[in-house]
Amino acid sequence: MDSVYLTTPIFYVNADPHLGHAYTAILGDVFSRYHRQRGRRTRYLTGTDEHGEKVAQSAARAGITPQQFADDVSRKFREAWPGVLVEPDDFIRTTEPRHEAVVSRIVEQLHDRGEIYKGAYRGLYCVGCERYLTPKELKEGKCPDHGIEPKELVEENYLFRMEKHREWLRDHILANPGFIEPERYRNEVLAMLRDPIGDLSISRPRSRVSWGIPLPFDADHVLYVWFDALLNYVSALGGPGTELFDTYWPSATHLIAKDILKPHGIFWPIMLRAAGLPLFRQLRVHGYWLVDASKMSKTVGNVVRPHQMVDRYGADAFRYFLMRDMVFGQDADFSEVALAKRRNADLANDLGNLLSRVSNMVKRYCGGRIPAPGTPGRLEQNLLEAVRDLPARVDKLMEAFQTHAAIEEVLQAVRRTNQYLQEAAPWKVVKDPERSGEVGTILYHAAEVLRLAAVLLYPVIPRKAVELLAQLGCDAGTPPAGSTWSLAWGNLPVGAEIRPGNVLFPKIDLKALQKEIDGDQGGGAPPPDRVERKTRTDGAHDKGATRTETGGVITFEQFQQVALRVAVVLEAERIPKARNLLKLRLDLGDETRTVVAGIAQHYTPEQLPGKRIVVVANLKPARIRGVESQGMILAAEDTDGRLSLVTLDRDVSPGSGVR
Ligand code: ME8
Repeated sequence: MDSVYLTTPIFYVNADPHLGHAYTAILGDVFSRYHRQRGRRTRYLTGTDEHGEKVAQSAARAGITPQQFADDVSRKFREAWPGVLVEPDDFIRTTEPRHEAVVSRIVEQLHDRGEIYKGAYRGLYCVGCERYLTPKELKEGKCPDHGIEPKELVEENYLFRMEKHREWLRDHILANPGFIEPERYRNEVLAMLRDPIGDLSISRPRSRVSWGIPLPFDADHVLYVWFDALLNYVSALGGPGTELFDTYWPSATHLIAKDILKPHGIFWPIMLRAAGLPLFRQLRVHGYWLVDASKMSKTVGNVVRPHQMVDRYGADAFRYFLMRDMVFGQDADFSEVALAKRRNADLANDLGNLLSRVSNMVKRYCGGRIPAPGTPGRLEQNLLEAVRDLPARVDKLMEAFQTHAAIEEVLQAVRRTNQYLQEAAPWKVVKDPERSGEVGTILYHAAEVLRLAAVLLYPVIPRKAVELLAQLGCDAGTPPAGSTWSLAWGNLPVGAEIRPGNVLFPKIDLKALQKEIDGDQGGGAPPPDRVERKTRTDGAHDKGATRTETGGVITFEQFQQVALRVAVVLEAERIPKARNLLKLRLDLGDETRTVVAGIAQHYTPEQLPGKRIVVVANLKPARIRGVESQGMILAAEDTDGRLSLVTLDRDVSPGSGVR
């Protein structure tokens, strides 16, 4: 494959850029830099989705035209990206004439090919989703995402013949495992395709919705916003028949989150095939960033804004955290303390420390120039062995979208090199007249691992990687040009003058941060989302974000220090203004206790009384939203973020120990 075409969803202009948008945009940028660095022709697209009822309604509320509204918010997205070092090659807006022209052309073709027909459509329409929902998708009669009852609408609509394409799409997905990944999302799409999918209503009467692209064959209707939006991936290349399209379209990789799997996994391939166009190459689906185990929402007040994180921690560390702490495909929990800890542990301690050690010693022992390596000794050979196929391992993980693991590979090498320096002890060797010649060999090896680490981490931390290389005396230039960017061992230029500069990642004072966060809460207890912990108050595991000091292993004695006991839920109630917290009264046999648990999104208070659950009984009490929580309950978190309480399969007396 010599060309790569990466896309993000085009974001709706009815919300300002937040953590979730930033994640996908950064992910696309990381892969765009990665592929470019490997010498592939790469094109990276993002943009904004500007039509539809929701935008028209928001504009009306703001008292401006939909176009003005879209202009304002689209600009916010465009301007947000340089701040997080996201550099797309193109930014498409669905209100641009170049987009509208291609959309009209393709819709006309679909009509000519008999793929679109006029009919009456009756359905349950959710304005939040901008689409009709099937009864199966509803939760207690409401849209599961927006919590509102959809409106029943009957209208004259144009319909797209989707159902007749169901079989081949299923076959295609079955025959091409890489078409939709990770596998669980592929399976989800296959499950949706098991039963009839019906035809898709693709127009709205202009009398009801005027903010959209008119149908080329019937000006009384505008195109349904999803039909318009999906075509951005093609219109941004100039549409079929252009050189850009021919070059990039066959390698299209769409990056999306799980919320928009159906339009991308079903509508989009069918639209392409029906229009006689080749399918995209792959759909890569990531999970959701949660804050305090809940969806970000303005009403809850937990929306994370990328620019604030950049102001506090820098763009490189923010990107690093997002890429390192989300396992692709799974949900992840965001907390500022976890971000600060990650920055301190990996970037300040491991990477930053290695750089300052190496540059200090090169300055002191080698006159500030990169020394020539002599014959590698046993320690060097071990180090070389450990890093020999590092680039290949990183590439393999990146191809599998395992960014978190790819980063961890590099950091392991960095940690290994810090350990190597400890063992080789150049500060001792330099004092031994018979061995002082070995100092250059030691420092060269350590410095060369640093160069490789910077080259491999460049897609994730582009600015700091270049700074690191410059401090090592490398002429960074533009990747991948020049030997600086080579992934082969031994390209650090001997004799180059190092240029020690600023500390790459000054350490964050975690105590001060915690104090500041507590202060943000008006002096009260910090909400659980801001508290660093190995296990959440609800017991769900904080994925990837935590490491024990001993690399994940604890002793039996350590485990025994945790007092786990059976409790029976006596009563449960919501905590006002905390969407995901429940206050539980628990019977522990010889005492009753109050515990605050972040499970309100998963259990109603009515479901809990009588349940036998497991409590960490010797946890230090904490005040959460003004309530003293005297313990923590255990729950399992599924890959889609759903929590299930740990319960017992027999009637065990409350208070019993759990081992
Ligand atoms: O759906 N965690 O736009 P949108 C991770 N316009 N990613 C998240 C996220 C979260 N909490 N929240 C949002 C639309 N995202 C349509 C798309 S494409 C032809 C049309 C990211 O503004 C993620 O990429 O609602 C998700 O798929 C996208 O934003 C939804 O953006």
